[in-house]
Amino acid sequence: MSIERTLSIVKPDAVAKNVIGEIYSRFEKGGLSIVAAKMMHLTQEQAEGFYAEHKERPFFADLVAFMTSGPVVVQVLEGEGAIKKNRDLMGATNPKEAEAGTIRADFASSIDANAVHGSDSAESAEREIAYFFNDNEICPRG
Ligand code: RTP
Ligand code: MG
Repeated sequence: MSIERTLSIVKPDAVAKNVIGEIYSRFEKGGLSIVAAKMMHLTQEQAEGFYAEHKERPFFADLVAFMTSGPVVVQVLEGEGAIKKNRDLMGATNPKEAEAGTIRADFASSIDANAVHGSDSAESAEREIAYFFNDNEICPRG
């Protein structure tokens, strides 16, 4: 396994529940380092562009409405096998199916309000990181 970067979002439900720190702690205890971070309130256009791969799906409008419903925290996570490691820490998309001890099992309320996003492949990670961050906003660990 090699050192990878992945794009993570703490979604509006988790920001509203005041669990940003607890979620960051899961990343750090799981062996991932936060190498870039920003809080922002996504516009409709930003959310639609970010989730463009889902634009034909029946849940697209609800997804965009939810992701623009309040502030999010967007971060780049770095570490050994970071893409899969982050997905493992997150748990299944539907919190009812998420394994005990995962972020979604512990903090998500529904399939829409599911606490976190994480890139699902190397290609997605590259696109998603560039969607939110310039190279000079990323501070790799030496
Ligand atoms: P994410 O992209 O947010 O990390 O989540 P994911 O990979 O686990 O799930 P994905 O298939 O990429 O779907 C993106 C988000 O859309 C919502 N969704 N709703 N109602 C539904 O059937 C449904 N399916 C997906 C979820 O909020 C999911 O996180
Ligand atoms: Mg996804």
